[in-house]
Amino acid sequence: MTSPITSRHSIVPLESYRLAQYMKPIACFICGEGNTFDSELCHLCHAPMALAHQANDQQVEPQMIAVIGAAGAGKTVYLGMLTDMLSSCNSELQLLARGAFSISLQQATIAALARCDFPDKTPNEPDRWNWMHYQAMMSNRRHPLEIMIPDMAGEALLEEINHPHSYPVIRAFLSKCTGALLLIDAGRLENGDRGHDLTGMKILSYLRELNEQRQRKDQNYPLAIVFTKADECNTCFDSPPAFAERYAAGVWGHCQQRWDRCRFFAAGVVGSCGVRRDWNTFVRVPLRVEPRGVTEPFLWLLKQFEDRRSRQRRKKS
Ligand SMILES: Nc1nc2c(ncn2[C@@H]2O[C@H](COP(=O)(O)OP(=O)(O)OP(=O)(O)O)[C@@H](O)[C@H]2O)c(=O)[nH]1
Ligand SMILES: [Mg+2]
Ligand SMILES: [Zn+2]
Repeated sequence: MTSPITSRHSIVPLESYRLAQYMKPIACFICGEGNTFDSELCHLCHAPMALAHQANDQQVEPQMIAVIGAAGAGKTVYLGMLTDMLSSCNSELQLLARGAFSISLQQATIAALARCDFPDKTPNEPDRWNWMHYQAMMSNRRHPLEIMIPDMAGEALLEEINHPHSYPVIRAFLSKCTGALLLIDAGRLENGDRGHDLTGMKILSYLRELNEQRQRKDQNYPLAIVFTKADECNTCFDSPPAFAERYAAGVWGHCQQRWDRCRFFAAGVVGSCGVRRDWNTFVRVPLRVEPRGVTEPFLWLLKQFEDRRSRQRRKKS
């Protein structure tokens, strides 16, 4: 009801009906916390509330894909290139962004690569992360898939693993995700840096722990292990599983024993890198963009979702 307040000089409408909208909380899609209808970010986990509004409008449950890895593994560059390749080409799969915010990461990555630079490191604050919500249209399927992917900071992920509950959004997202891409720096592995294998194992153990707490039956969702920066390695593209067995024995063993649906991939976004001197520091810069193996892990993951959907449909009928 709009009841006007009259003053000596003017009439100001008192739109008290607007307050009623605040009575009904909107649940955050990621953590389930109640928020007011006009919140932009969830007050608890900082995920965009647009995800909840969009998901409420859709009939299909979105697939939540976790792209995880240590800081500097190449998540932002990989995701930016992947979404750019799949939104512009019109082949097997096309991604259509839901909401302008979904395009920010792609835009920042492509702009940086175009000026021979890499995008900035992802900040640790969740309210500054890019979230992507896409509709995936596959040429041989009638029903599109809804997909949500956040670009999380590697440092924040490890902080959450070392100190559980320090980043509620990471925990909430990984507890709900339906597929994951674990990115590991292949160049460092080949140079004998075992730290990346150990970090990979740590992340996988954390995922496993969260999976065991799930009530749903599909605890063992598909997992793609992607060796990034494979352009810097001699052997990675030849056989990613053989590379894993030789240079990432811990991750390899963990996947063999504990993950039913797991596959190894190699990817590289740039053809070669150079070094630029910025004052007293040396910064790596891409000399040319030459994506290789970028779409394969993602297409494999979507195929796993499709197969699961077909199995569920068959069971129902
Ligand atoms: N050679 C090569 N280097 C790459 C590639 N992708 C990323 N890099 C290098 O790796 C660095 C880190 O990449 P990011 O994508 O920012 O890494 P990230 O995993 O998002 O790191 P955080 O945001 O800290 O979690 C870049 O600045 C580049 O120097 C690639 O495909 N090839
Ligand atoms: Mg990043
Ligand atoms: Zn939330």
